[in-house]
Amino acid sequence: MPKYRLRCIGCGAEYSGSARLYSCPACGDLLDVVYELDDEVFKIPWLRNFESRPLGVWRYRELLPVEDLRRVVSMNEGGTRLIRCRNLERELGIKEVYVKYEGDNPTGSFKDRGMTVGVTKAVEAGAEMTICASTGNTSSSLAAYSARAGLGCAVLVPSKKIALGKLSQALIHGAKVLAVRGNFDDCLRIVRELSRDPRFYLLNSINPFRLEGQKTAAYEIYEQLGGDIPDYLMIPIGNAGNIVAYWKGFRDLKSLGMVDELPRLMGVQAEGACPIYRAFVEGANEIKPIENVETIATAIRIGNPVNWKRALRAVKETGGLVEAVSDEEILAAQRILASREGIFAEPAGASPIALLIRAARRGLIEHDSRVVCIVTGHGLKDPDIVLKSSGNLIEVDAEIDSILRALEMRDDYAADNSH
Ligand code: AN7
Repeated sequence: MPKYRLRCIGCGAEYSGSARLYSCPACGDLLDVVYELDDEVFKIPWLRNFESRPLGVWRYRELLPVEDLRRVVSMNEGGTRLIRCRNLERELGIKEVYVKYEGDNPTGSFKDRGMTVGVTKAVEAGAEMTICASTGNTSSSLAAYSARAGLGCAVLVPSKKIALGKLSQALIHGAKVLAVRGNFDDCLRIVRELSRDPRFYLLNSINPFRLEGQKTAAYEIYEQLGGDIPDYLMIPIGNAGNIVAYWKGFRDLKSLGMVDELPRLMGVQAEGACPIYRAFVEGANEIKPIENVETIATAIRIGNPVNWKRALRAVKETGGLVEAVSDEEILAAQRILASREGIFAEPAGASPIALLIRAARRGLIEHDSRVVCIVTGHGLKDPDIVLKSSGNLIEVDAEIDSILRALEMRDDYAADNSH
């Protein structure tokens, strides 16, 4: 199994891979997992031997920080579809558009990629109870993986601000769901404090192991594109862990000599919760947390994203950007993706499509580009938003006539029948 250690992203101090740390004891900054790579890495089938291991997180086990594969807590996460979107290509005048559909994961979001690794590490650490703050999907995923591992689980969510599907998942998997009168940032502050108590194992994205699982999506895209990378990667930013995970995954491909370049990372936030966007456009070196966040994309309703530093680096170093889109643009993008391509995304998951539409219209990307949009969560996570934003149902009598009238097709039908 791979040898790895923890390295601080701020001061560079290094710690043993088996240390149970969520931040650097020396300076307080976040930790990254670094490997001593050897020839084991080239046992990963990559493109040479596609069939021997299924596409998914554990295909890349030589690049994951796990000691004993027999203890892995898994539901075959990853291996999600990369879907070509020819209708969007035609409408937007962009040569290649793909959706990486993370709604295909076991609990319906990309979080499962991180939780299979993170909960495995919780088991290794002998934890009693897992804990997280969440805008929804992290809680669904942690609840499911903790149930499978036989661990207790407590999730803190902002009261009344989490989507129905996510809440029902956390409840049915048996987590203690605590609805905090406050926002996500309050919840995260509290669980960070609680995690000093060794009974709690913290699984927010400050846990360095979660992002290790999430980086595998970058490897999958490379394989699904036949050993190539996109020009642009459009991705939502909430707490900013996932964009960092993709950055890491693509950098690995480069350091293994498999690609020469990295995709430009194009982050998207909601206008009502966009501290990283603001820092990006102002050229600031730090973010200013936003107190009163609001957006229909509740998954990314976050004002003080913990991974901001690496997210800004990722965007700048790849020549990408950060944009903020309005709730109207997000809802329009959700509808366009569903009605043109048959793909149902929750609002945060549709935000990269909103960015794609904006980028195509404003000429931010070239016509001959290859773009991959990360649809991070399934549309069924948040059915309420569709019912609120769609037209009413049409109530009809149980007879042909009433139905044809509702369809505004009554006249033609009558004509056909007369022959
Ligand atoms: C669908 O569940 O933060 O930038 O607590 O659910 O890595 O935070 C969810 C985040 C994008 C943002 N899309 O990812 C949580 C949580 C969906 C999400 C994001 C989330 P990060």
